[in-house]
Amino acid sequence: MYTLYYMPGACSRAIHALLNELDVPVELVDRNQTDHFDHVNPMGQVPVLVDGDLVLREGVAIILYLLEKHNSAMLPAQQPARARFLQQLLFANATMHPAYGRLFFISQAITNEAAQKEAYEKAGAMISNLWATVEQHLERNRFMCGETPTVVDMMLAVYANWGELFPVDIQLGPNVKALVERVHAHPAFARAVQIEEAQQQAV
Ligand SMILES: N[C@@H](CCC(=O)N[C@@H](CS)C(=O)NCC(=O)O)C(=O)O
Repeated sequence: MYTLYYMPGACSRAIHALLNELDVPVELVDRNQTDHFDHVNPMGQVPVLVDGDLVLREGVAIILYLLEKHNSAMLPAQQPARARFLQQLLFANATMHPAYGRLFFISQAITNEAAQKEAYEKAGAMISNLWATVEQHLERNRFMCGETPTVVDMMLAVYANWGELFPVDIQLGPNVKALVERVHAHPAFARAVQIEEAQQQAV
């Protein structure tokens, strides 16, 4: 049984959905309800996956660990499909996620109203540009890595929700919106949302 430290709606949701997709049991622990989470991750961030003695943080490390351990076809064995999958995985985790991270930073660190507005506008424009490249990719592909959903699509669907948390205009094209809808309808992802929401209601 794995343990996943998560926060509702955070990037940990994609790992939760992946665990559902792999059909493995997981105990979910809400970081916000955890005393001394800094003992689990001194950086205070989710996701953290616990597998026996192994305490693993950093989303990509966790994803690759799970895909390899469960011999998942999501991680292609052959090149160049493997390199392409890793490129999309890193695009999501290391390019799109930090772009949204700027919005969280702006909301916490910039107090001057005019400066905050300008920073939101610039950060929003950068995020919209990233989604434009996704939009273009999806003109030729149903999902980010081909015809079936992978954890990359799940990550992007989680990030796409974050724009609503801020006074920022982020442009999502029709293909991106359709992808987000498809991911929300995908059983493993829908279950992750449902379980996280049920846990929050129980708090
Ligand atoms: N590089 C880390 C980033 C994780 C991250 O930014 N997690 C956010 C949630 S999406 C978090 O825990 N934020 C809470 C905080 O920083 O206090 C990863 O990929 O796992």
